[in-house]
Amino acid sequence: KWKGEGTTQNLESISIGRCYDYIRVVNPAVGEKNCSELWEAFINAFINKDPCNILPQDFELFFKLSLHPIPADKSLFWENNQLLVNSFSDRARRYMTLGDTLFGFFGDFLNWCGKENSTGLDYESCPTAAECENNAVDAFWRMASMTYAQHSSGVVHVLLNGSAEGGAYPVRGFFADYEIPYLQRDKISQIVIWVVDDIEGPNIDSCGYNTVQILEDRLKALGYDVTCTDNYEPVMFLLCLDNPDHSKCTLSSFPVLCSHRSLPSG
Ligand code: NMN
Repeated sequence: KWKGEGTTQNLESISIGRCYDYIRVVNPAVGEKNCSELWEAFINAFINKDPCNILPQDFELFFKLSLHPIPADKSLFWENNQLLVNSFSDRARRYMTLGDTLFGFFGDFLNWCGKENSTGLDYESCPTAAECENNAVDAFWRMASMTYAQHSSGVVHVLLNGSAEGGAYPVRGFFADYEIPYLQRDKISQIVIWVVDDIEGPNIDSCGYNTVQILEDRLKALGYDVTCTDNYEPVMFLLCLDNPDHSKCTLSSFPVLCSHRSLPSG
């Protein structure tokens, strides 16, 4: 019926299992959460409803129940580099992306939708964003992004892909539309932008150019202290793990490492 993929098989087991994994193993600091209650709040947002008429507010109870503090200075926003960001954040050990919060972890990489006049899930197909904007998956991630942005504090980070077609900062997207407007100015001391190109990719965007300039100007106009760094070395190290022989990955490409060679020995 719809053009998109259907609900992920075993969704209930996966989500409830992820919830326990998160509160028991990944991040026990969030304290006790009722994972079956979370599941109920989650599906009640969209079952037995028109799958094209689900709004972010329908997930309000789910987000209220799953909310936990996001440590200051640990927020990491991103566009066009989900897998890189996942390894960089290291499941909340280094940074806490939306996917590393309990609510993001619960739904990450899964798909879901209901059916009108039925309490079942639709495993055959789900509406794509093109078919209808107000589908259950997009409504969930809109609320997730707004909640995550509202609870971010201190130094917040953004990792963008300088090789992305159409620019590192999509001027329409989750970050632009559902995160930036919900950041709390008085809780945020600085916004750090990192623009990292793919190892083999073109250098389309950089700090001070094209869409990155648009982003810097937008954030400054909102009153934020903004810094921007191209090809931030710690992220380059990660990319170089998979491309050790590339010229961008030789020791001499990393001035920080090379500077030690000029120190007097002994
Ligand atoms: O999915 P895109 O449009 O690239 O959005 C990325 C941004 O929006 C990130 O800043 C992230 O916080 C948020 N987001 C994350 C997920 C996810 O973790 N699966 C999904 C949708 C939006």
